[in-house]
Amino acid sequence: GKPMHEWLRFAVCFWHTFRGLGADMFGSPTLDRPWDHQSDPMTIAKDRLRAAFEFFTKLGVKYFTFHDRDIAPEGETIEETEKNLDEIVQLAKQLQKETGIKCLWGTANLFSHPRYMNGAATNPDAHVFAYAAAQVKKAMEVTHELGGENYVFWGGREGYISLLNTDVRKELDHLAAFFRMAIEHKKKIGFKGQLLIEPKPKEPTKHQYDYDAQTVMGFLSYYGLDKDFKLNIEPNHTTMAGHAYEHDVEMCSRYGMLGSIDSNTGDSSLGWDTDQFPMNLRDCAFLMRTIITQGGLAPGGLNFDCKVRRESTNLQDMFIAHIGAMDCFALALRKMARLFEDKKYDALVKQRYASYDDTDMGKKIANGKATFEELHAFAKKNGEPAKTSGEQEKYEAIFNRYLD
Ligand code: 3MF
Ligand code: MG
Ligand code: MG
Repeated sequence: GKPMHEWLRFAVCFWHTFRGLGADMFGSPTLDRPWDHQSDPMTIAKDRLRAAFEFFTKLGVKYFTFHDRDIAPEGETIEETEKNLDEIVQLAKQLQKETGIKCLWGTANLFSHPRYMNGAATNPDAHVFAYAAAQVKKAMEVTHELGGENYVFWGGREGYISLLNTDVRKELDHLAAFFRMAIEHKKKIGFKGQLLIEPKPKEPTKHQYDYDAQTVMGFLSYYGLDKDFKLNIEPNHTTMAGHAYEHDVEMCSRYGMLGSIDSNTGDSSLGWDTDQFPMNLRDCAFLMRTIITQGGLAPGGLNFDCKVRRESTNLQDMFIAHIGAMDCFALALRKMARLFEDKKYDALVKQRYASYDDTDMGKKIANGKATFEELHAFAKKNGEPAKTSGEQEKYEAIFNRYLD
């Protein structure tokens, strides 16, 4: 039914694509970017923004995502920082008007500056909490001004290094209070976008509170925030939590909580976030399968939170990387569309649960109407359940045929 571009709401991220210079833990930058050649930080920021919009246009991608600090330099004071941001936002609005490029989401960088070394909203110092709130307030307003369709929270420093100096309950209460204020502020400024939390188990913090999808969903329901937030899942973060690539995407989708995807590929054999462009058909197919099942991602999208490798010194590599990843998703969408059209696979899964859907006792259990006494009597009367066979292999083998 839906045209392809509505299933594949691609976005380019500002931070890797225009701020990434190939540095890593052991190596200094390797990439020379022409938009960084000026000396004045505001001139650089403007050149970079113009280059970014040229890139989005040439690539034909409709959306971009950004952190406040990616697009404008931080000043000496909050006033100066906000003035810088406002100036850049005016230019961004003009470029948006000229090109028709839209903002998928904005966010605040609450992890780079030294003031956040012990957390932002979970910092033991209320002064830091206030500073983080001031920053998010402005970032939400700026996202609203750019017509952002979502706003993301990634708590990179919201966690602990040692339990011996940490009151985890206090910090999580503070985090919930922070989110409540964000909801209030969203209403106050009339921002209609979706609020998203992005889980990640570790890096840079030893243990991050937003560990994985189920941890975040548990936190949101406990604090009564689950109606106001959805999740932005990054599959590379999922593998860091010890899960399969597609685990978190499926987990929150099935609870109506999948809002958007930071689509990259991790390497489950590595313990850290490699942010590689997704070029693996099987991985993309699993994501598309979930996205099709829930009827699409809008207002979220497929944001490429990915970086070209440090040896990608040629600017062309930025194009090749994004185009390769988009092709992979488009191919995955086609393959999975066939899987859904055939209905054979669906019918097989349905058959697996038929005893719940089609028998009196099964329906009673599913409706919460059965008791242990009744089930005890049922089990005694009917004896040993029938054996099942070839379960997992059967489904995997059939699924693989659709990837042909
Ligand atoms: C870190 C991330 C982050 C988030 C970003 C937006 C720097 O591993 O994935 O990117 O995506 O902060 O929420
Ligand atoms: Mg991310
Ligand atoms: Mg990441």
